[in-house]
Amino acid sequence: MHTRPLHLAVRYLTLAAACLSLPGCGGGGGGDSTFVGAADVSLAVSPSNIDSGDRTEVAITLGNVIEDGIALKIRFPDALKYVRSSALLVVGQKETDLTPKFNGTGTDNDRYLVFYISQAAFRRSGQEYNGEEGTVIVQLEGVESVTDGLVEVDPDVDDPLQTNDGEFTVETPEFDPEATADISVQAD
Ligand SMILES: [Ca+2]
Ligand SMILES: [Ca+2]
Repeated sequence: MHTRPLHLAVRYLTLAAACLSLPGCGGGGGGDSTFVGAADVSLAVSPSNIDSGDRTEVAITLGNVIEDGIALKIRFPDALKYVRSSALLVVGQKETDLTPKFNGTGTDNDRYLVFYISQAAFRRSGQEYNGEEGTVIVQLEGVESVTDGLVEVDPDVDDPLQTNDGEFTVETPEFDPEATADISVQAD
């Protein structure tokens, strides 16, 4: 009985050593074999404290965008609204206007914005896509008071078998935030 844990440890180390000798075994090292998400994402909201009628800028940086493209879902308190025509994608020096496919209220005093963006939109000047980052910029305007609100983002895979009109519904948003940032609005 006493030798058993040691025996297992030796077996594990042997496996690990075998793994090290095989190129591409296991994850890491920039390989994409273990990547299952739609995109890497980070989020910044600035400023995070505004008055009603003022605007804040949401910057969502995306990399390693999946080949099918993404449904970029953004959720925020309904004390804010999307500033029409403010959305754009910045990739290197290139700026592309974006139009939300969905812009409406959710079921919990919140609002959703959903953009569908192809992987090709993240390509640098006609090159093959190799995971390069791009940044989606969206402006939100304060409408009512909210404290300790959150702006949240969830990049999902754009289902190629489903047309993007109607792919997103607030009843089944399939929203699991992968990045969040604080927002507050002061209103009298
Ligand atoms: Ca689709
Ligand atoms: Ca999701």
